[in-house]
Formats: sequence, structure tokens, C-alpha cells
Amino acid sequence: MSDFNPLHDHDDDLALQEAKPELKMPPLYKVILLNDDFTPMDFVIEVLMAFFAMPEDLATQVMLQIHTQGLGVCGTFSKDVAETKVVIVNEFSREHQHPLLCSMEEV
Ligand code: TYC
Repeated sequence: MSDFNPLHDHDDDLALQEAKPELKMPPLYKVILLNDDFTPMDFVIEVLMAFFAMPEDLATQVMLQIHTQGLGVCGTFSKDVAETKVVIVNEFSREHQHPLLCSMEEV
């Protein structure tokens, strides 16, 4: 066994630069609902409650904001979760013959 002792400096003063961790936060995505002239207001409120866990009063506010401003943010999620929300909301709207459009954009 050699006389290796981890408490002693064994690098002979060689300066080693610490590797900089190249870690970035993964991007987040806003899930958006778009206004249209045909989807009933109650259906949009139902979507916001069912798929975005909003209480009825908040869902009503967000629906009215979309109705007056043209679009609104339902929430911010990882890419996978946002993609899944967009697919299931658009499928749900088509199943009910409404043109409501859900999409996503990077934050
Ligand atoms: N503009 C629709 C109406 O007057 C309501 C609506 C709100 C539709 C929000 C879509 O994302 C939407 N019935």
C-alpha cells in the first residue's frame, strides 16, 4: 500500500480549472386558448376547469379575457405536459363539435 493520504495535496500545485456545469433550465411553454365566434362560453369555462384545474370564478375571468382580448394563457408547463394538454383539449373540443383552438408557445 502506498502512502496515499487524501488529506494531503497530491497535485504538485498543478492548477486545475473546475469544469463549469453546462446545465440550463428546460424551456417552459404557455398553453393558450384562442377566441372564436362559435364556441359557447360555458364550454370554455368547462375546459378551463377540467383540464387546467381552475375554480369556476377564475375560469370565468380567463374565458372573458380570451373573449375580449382574443387569446389567454391557461397555464405554463414543461414541453411534454403542454403538448399533451394541447392535444387533449383540441380532441375534447372536436368531440363536442366546437372550433375552440388550443396551442402553445415557448415562454
Ligand atoms: N367568443 C365566444 C362566444 O362569444 C366565447 C369564447 C371564449 C370562445 C373564449 C373561445 O377561447 C374562447 N361564444
